[in-house]
Amino acid sequence: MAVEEASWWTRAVVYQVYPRSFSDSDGDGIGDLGGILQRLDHLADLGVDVLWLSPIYPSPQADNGYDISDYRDIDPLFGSLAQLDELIEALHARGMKLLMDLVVNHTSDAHPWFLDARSSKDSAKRDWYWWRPPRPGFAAGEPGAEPTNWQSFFSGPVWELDEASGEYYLHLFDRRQPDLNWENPQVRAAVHEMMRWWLDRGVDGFRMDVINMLSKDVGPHGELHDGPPLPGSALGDGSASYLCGPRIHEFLAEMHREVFAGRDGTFLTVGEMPGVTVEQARLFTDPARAEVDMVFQFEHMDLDRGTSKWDVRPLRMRDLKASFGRWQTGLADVGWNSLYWDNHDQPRAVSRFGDDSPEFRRDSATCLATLLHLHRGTPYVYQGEEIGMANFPFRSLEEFRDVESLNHHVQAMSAGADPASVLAALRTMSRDNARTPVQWDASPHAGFTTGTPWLPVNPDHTEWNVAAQREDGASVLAHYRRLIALRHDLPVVALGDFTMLLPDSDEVYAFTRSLDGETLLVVCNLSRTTHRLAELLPEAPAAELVLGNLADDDPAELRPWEARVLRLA
Ligand code: TEU
Repeated sequence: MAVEEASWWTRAVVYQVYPRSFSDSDGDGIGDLGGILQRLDHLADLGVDVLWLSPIYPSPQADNGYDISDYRDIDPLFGSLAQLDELIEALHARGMKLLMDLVVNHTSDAHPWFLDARSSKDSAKRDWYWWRPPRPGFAAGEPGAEPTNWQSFFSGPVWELDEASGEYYLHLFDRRQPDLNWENPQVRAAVHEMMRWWLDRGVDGFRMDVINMLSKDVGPHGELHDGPPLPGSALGDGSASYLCGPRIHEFLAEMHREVFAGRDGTFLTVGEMPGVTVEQARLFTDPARAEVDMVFQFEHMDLDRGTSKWDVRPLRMRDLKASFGRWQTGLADVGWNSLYWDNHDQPRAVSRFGDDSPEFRRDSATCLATLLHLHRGTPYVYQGEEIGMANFPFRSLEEFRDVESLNHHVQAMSAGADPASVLAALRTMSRDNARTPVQWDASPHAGFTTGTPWLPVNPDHTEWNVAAQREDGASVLAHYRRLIALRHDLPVVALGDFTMLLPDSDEVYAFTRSLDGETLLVVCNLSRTTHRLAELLPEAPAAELVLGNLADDDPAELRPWEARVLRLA
């Protein structure tokens, strides 16, 4: 791809804000738009190009806003439309763009569309959702009467019985998140209209929640099919019926046509796609097909999982290289990668993939950052990642708030699991690890709120906070700033070809990036062992250092969690 022809987002870095936990301006303990407006200097100082805002629409907050009850307003918890307009203006004045979260696989069960649909079998909106009678031969409510055996992402069956009509409705996530029926053209038109309304307001694009789940594999008479049984469960895996379903490309191409085609401006669309394959991602992100600009894939997030996300296994370095390498190669000539370690659904990367011991926390956070930001694709920084925020030291069940964690706990207990192991898995994998308030300073609530934070502040904030790192050139924050600047400055970082090196090393991750005669060699030691660099990569010791994460390098040695970006030619 020629440098001049490349899209603006190939050089961009996106920053994700989870508003509830970012910064609270009114003292109610919940972050809000006023808080974001007050912290824009932090984003400008970091140098990011795009702000992606997790949902701030009116919502009962069953899934912290991923259950929307009004697509065209702001929840008073977070502020007002006037403040959103102010945010758009303030970002644009600083040369930054705003991505809204688009959650249209499902609505809240409190959305007027669903209330209408639920009110009667004859409702004009009934078919906007998925309603089905009990399985033949079963009475409504009887165990096994669910229309299919699919297990929900948030534990239990995907079907909830509506007592009044005796029919079930589908929810791939929580029962308070009913799935919209995208087979119905009225649903699609209503979503397109809503998206145009946001673009008219000035937003620059969308991050599209579980967008590869819109199309369900439904037969000509509305048949949905059971999935293969899950081990040790009465439920099955329905994913073959809803991941990248038969009409998904048609729906996304139509959305692009209806919403973006012919519109002036520079937009960005990112499809969040659990379970997407490289082959599918090539189709989704092929510019010639005009569907989405890039996708979030989950392969690297599944490498440390056994039978479920709660069954945690050690990550094997070879698996990580094989996975990242496959995605880099698979989207080298067509399409584009999103790059991330952290987001609001994952435990903190420095605790999960790095080493959050006092000795290695800073070094492993900067090492992981270097590895990711030097890949080809658009990097995403999740709030707090830029200061090395770590998992929370949860002690008891009462400390968790997340619906996924709480549903899992209920389900595991009723299945007779050992309470201590369930708690241990929650502590390691719960999404709440990512959702503790951003640590702005060392004051009692970390400068996040003057009230009581909705989720406790991590006690380590006295040491790990933005204020402590802002002026420190050796901090994690300063390193992120340098990595972001490097992508802006060097076309080879944005667009260079990727080649994986040392695929079999269990501790050293190395690769090259090349463009127009320039080659960077990136070497990252993901371990506590010192390695002889000269033996691993003989050309490395003599190469020019572009960026490193440790001071006073001995060119021949790669120290624990050391990362170096070197120029070979
Ligand atoms: O997440 C989709 C998804 O499948 C996973 O990331 C999931 O949340 C789960 O935690 C994996 O164990 C998106 C949103 O990012 C998430 O916050 C929402 O809860 C979910 O969709 C439903 O809207």
